[in-house]
Amino acid sequence: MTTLVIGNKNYSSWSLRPWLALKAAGIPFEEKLIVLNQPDSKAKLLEASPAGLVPVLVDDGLTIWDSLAIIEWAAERAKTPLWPQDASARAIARSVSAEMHSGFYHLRKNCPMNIRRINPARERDEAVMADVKRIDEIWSDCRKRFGAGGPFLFGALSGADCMYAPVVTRIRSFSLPVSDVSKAYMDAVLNHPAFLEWEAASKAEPWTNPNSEVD
Ligand SMILES: N[C@@H](CCC(=O)N[C@@H](CS)C(=O)NCC(=O)O)C(=O)O
Repeated sequence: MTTLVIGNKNYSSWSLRPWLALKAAGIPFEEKLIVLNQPDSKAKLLEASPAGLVPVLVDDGLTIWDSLAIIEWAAERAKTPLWPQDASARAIARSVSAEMHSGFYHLRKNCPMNIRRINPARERDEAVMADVKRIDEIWSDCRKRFGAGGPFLFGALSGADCMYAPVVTRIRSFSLPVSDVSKAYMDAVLNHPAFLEWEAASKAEPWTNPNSEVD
C-alpha cells in the first residue's frame, strides 16, 4: 500500500509536485489530505513525519519525506520514465529541478500558490521579476535544447515539469510576464490531465488561507 500525505490542493505547492509525479509514473497510490493552517495541523503533520511537513510518502511502512525525494522514489518505480533517457538531458533536468527546489525565494514568498485565484498584472518587486526572468530563461532554454519530443521541458512530462508545475500556476495567478515559448509550455502543464484533476479538486475545497489570498 502506497499513501501520499498532502496538504490542501489549492495551496500546498510542495504536495502538487510528487502527486503529479506519481500520476505521471503510473504508480497507484492513496492520498491522505491534512488541512493546513488549522489549530491541529502541526500535530497531524508531526504524526505523518518527524519533519512536520507535507508531502510525505508512506510505502509498506517506509516513510519518505520531501517532494524531490518522493519524485526520485517514483522515478525508480515508474512504468513511464520520469527523467529523460539521454544522460546529458537528465543531468540538466536534475539541475533545473534542484534550482527550483532551493530557489526562487522572492517569487515563492510574494506570490504564494493559490490555484483558484487570478490577479490582474501589476508592477512587482525587482527581486520577484528577477526570479521570473530566470524561470523564463530556464523554460525557454530547455524547450529549445531538449523539447523536440513533446510540449514539456524535456519533451515528455518529466520530474522537472512536476517541480515547476506550481511555478506555472503562480505565473498564471499573478499574471506575470513570460515569453511566448514559456506561455506555450505553461499551457501544456495547465492542460495535462493529472494537473486538471488536481485543479478541479482544489476548486472544490472549502478551506481558505488568508496568508495566501494576496494580490
Ligand atoms: N522542502 C520541502 C518543503 C515542504 C513544505 O514546506 N511543505 C509545506 C506545505 S506546501 C508544509 O508542510 N507546511 C506546514 C507547516 O509549515 O506547518 C519539500 O520539498 O517537500
